[in-house]
Amino acid sequence: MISASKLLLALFIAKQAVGSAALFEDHQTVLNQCTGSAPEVQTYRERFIAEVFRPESTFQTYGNGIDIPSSFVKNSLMETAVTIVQDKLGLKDGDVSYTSGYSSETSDYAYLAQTHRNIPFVNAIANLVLKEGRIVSFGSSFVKTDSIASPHPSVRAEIAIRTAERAFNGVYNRHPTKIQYLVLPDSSVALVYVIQVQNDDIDLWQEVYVDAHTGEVHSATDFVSESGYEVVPVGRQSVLQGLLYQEDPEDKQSSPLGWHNDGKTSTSHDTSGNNVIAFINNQDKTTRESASGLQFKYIYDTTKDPKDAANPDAARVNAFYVINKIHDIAYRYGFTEKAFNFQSNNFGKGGAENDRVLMWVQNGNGKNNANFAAPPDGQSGTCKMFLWDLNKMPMRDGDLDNSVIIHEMTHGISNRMTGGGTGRCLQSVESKGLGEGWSDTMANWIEQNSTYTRDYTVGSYAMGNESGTRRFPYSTDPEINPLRFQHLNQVQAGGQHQAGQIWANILHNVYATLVKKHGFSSTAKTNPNGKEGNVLFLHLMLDALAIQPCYPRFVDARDAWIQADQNRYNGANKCLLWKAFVSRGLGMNAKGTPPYADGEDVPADCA
Ligand SMILES: *[C@@H]1O[C@H](CO)[C@@H](O)[C@H](O)[C@H]1NC(C)=O
Ligand SMILES: *[C@@H]1O[C@H](CO)[C@@H](O)[C@H](O)[C@H]1NC(C)=O
Ligand SMILES: [Ca+2]
Ligand SMILES: [Zn+2]
Repeated sequence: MISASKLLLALFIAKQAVGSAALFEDHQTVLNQCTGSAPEVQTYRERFIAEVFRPESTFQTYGNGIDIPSSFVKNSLMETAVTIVQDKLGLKDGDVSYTSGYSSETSDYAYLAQTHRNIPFVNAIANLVLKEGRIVSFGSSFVKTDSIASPHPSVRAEIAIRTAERAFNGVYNRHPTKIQYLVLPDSSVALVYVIQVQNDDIDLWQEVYVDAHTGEVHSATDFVSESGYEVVPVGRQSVLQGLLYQEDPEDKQSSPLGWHNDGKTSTSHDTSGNNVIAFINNQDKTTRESASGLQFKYIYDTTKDPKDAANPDAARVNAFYVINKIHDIAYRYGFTEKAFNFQSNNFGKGGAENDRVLMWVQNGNGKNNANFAAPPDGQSGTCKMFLWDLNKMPMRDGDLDNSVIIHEMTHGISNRMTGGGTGRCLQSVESKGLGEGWSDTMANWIEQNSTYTRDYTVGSYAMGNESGTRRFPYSTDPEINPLRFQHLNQVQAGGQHQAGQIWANILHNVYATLVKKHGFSSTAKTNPNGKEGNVLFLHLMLDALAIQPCYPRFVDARDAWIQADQNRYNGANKCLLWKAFVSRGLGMNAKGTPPYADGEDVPADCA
């Protein structure tokens, strides 16, 4: 059985570079390339409105598949699928229509709807999967009924829209209304207007079915779907710490329609959505839900090659999950539509859209690295994740190392937020180095989990070595990490990862100082309103990106932090920040251009 709400969602299946930064220098060569809460409004829904009726459905799987007569095989998946479904259900021509479909690595998927007088049904639908010309599964909720309403509406669309708006305390969002049939619990079939209403204040986005003859509201579909993913939860670094099934991990404040719906045409049942599409080789090769209800349960087997068994699926699911999580977290801290983020649909909130992240999992163009290309706002960021064969066999997949994914995604954030969304502003070695630093810092921030700031290594799983991909762990202890500002003098051309490690270690010290002073919030990933040090830190980091100039130097980036604190906290942390910068040589009198020199001074009022 598949739930009707998911059947309904199946109706909407749709398939769908430049500042560039690599992730890691190879170590001996050092990681381098990365080339509100809702007001209490009681809505009509809460009082009266039923969920969409789910007609009884059948679902059958056929193992190796069952043959179809050769005469059924047509030129297109559409025609073939319509012919098969007509035959299976004994329907007349015109009683079934093709909604959508596509071919993946393994199978062809078709989604169809019961139809009367060319009007498709909302909730009487079928899905068919073919593999090598054989039927491998078939599900249907088609109904037999004599009681079908006239296809000619007797209520005007404007009236129906007003009814829908009143019913949900929302506003019609101007998505074109449609006329469809809706099967009701008594098996009669109503003609309905399909109308989307929204209310941002209460996070509402409903598709409402208003009877086109009587004007009554029958039911509605909540576009916010539930979901679950078997992944390395953010907070853990890699698959070595174990997978966990995450239910509904999406943050509705950041992704109002969840992770699988762009609010335009599609609710996906695969690793694609409004913020990212995760695929291998081409965008058709996503991973489908493993069970209806947006459940993505594929277990990564570390004893097998990344390409074997369920591993490619597990990799796509983890990559999809992590990019979405970072989207949602960064959104809370200011990487929004207006701030040039990556989304297909910006929901009218500003910025350029149609630029969700293209997450190319297990990319074969490279090894032992990853990269993220960040073109201007309005064009998709593209992340390529490679396999790693440095110290361990079987090979390791960066897609199971969250620190690598987070590092990459953060290149997207820093490239977009610096200089106004052009993707052009982190190009000098020094500013690229800062970029590497923010990227490691975000991965670090995500994994810190208490008031005790732990030393941090990045990419340990991918690298196959606990020491990870950087020369030293990030640490407040100069014995463990001796890097200071003046070490920029030792960075050679192309050495942005070396420069990045200097900046990331400075920021690690800033972080530790803020957390020591203000404590640690364990809800910082979803609540940006706390007063704790880790919350402050991420606010200041993202604010500073937007403040600093194009091609920032280290001293500019530092000044942007001080200004960010002035802007957001009235300078409450000014002296604390200066002292943290000074601890690694980036005081007021540091010499910010080559030859670089440490500085120990703080402003007079901080001395
Ligand atoms: C924090 O993370 C470390 C490393 O993963 C883990 O050992 C520790 O138990 C975690 N602490 C808390 C409070 O979750
Ligand atoms: C891990 O990397 C460190 C630093 O490069 C090196 O000293 C150590 O030998 C490596 N360990 C293993 C097990 O390869
Ligand atoms: Ca955008
Ligand atoms: Zn990088």
